[in-house]
Amino acid sequence: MIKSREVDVVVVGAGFAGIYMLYKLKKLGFSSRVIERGDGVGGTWHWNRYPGARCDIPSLQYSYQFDDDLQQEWEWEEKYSSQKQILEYANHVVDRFDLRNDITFNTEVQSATFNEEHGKWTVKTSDEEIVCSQCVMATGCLSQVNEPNIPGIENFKGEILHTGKWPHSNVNFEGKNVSIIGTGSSSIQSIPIIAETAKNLAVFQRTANYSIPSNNGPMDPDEEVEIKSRYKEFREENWQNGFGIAGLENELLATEAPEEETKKIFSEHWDKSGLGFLGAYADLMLDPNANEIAASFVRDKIKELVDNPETANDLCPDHTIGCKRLCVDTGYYETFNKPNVSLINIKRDPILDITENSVKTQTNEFETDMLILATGFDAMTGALTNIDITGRNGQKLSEIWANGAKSYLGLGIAGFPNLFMVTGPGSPSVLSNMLPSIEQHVEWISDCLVWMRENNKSIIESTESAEEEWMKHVKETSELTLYTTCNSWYNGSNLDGKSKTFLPYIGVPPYAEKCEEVSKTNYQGFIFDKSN
Ligand code: N01
Repeated sequence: MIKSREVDVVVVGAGFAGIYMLYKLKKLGFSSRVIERGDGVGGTWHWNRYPGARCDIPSLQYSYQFDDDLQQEWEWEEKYSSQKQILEYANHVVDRFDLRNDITFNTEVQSATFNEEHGKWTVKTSDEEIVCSQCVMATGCLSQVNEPNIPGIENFKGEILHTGKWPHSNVNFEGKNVSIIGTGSSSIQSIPIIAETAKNLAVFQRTANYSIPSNNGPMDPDEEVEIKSRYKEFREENWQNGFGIAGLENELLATEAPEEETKKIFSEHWDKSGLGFLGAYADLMLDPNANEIAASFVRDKIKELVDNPETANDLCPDHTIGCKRLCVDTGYYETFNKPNVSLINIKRDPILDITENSVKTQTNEFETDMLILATGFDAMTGALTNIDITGRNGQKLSEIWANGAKSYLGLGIAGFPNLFMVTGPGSPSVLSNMLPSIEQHVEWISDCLVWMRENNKSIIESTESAEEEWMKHVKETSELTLYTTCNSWYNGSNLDGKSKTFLPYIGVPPYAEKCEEVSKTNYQGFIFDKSN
């Protein structure tokens, strides 16, 4: 029998966004329920358990700052944390603040429908209907996996795994012929580890990717003490950087530096910075000539690291460096020197068919016991459009967004009252440090709910004009950069049939300022208690 209940707020998702949202709602006295499809908390870090899964933002930055005791007491083991420790951290936070009992696990939200007469949402799962005043979609930017329809895949008799929903049990590669499709961050992190024990590893590459060594290692105790001694200031300084991440700011221009100088600076970054490589110069994502200096530095490195010149050439990307998310690895390129690893450039030698035990390309056949899809996500919108969300006048979100997602500030959507997104499309989200961005959104939403309670407002929605203007600004800002110059999941072009719209907003400081200005002006761009 379908149960029913009523709460103030339903939160969808128990990743870092849902966890903090729940914490705030409880503290502020709103009744709430979190619905989570997984059997545990952690979102991305719950699902992405593939070998080598690790964060590319330094641990002392990729963590909550809302509770000083928490940030002082938690000890990160490594400079860049493993999926395992990040998941332990998420669980620690949930138990520390007694949040687990407010989360319903193993439950997928099927639909959310706004009832205009009562001004409430009805959120349906397989066994429950929850009526609520507000819905917060904390569904994550990279949570709806892309499972491409490769000819013959249904005939494959071996194991098929997706990096984005990796089994919770131990996966053994020993003695197996493994084929992996895709060469994005997930694949680049997992390939060196899979290659250690697999009998053979065939890597099917559609687009070569730039990757920088993470230079990961144990947490430096002196650095930890130093940062913890001024954690608040450290966080504030980082928030002033364009991406909200330390080390990604520089005023020097690559195009104005002598060649020897750029080589030296890029070498230093190669040896220590990981993702911060793109922070070596200020013009790398603005000027194609500057970008090419960085790109050719990385291509030279690839040719140095990979013994077989044909493999090295195939591994060299030719697109703008950084316009697809820069990858960070541990021994990726070097892995192609192993005798059990082969690279198949499927632009030159396309996959024709998957049989019950092999992957067949135009010129070759690769015996396969285990097929790994490292094919990424329906990013930024997929988790939302896969829920049947209906707003005013029966409008479906999936239809409204069919020609590109629109939102006001990545927080609200016109025609969908009392529905908030955490790090939605149109906010810096994936082009920022996600944890502080999540905190900023959750705090903005919480402040808004308190303001509504204090001012006897029951319905909030963004206006169409505010949304139009904001999305125009998101587009114009992105076009000032080189981020729009290639196919990537940032602009939906990784998926056939998805509208090509660049969705993250570039620039944490102006974005945070805009959000503050909106709340200070009694929520300019939003309207309250609109009559039906
Ligand atoms: O996914 P991706 P991901 N046939 O979309 C290929 C974050 N993350 O899971 O480039 C053949 O990057 C596709 O090819 P192409 C991070 O933000 C972070 O690896 O579209 N190939 C591409 O090579 C990251 O960017 C970390 O031509 C197909 C690959 O599959 C994001 O998650 C670690 C195909 C997909 O790469 C997504 O990363 C992991 C097809 N039909 C992830 N369809 C950190 O380090 C797709 N591809 C923190």
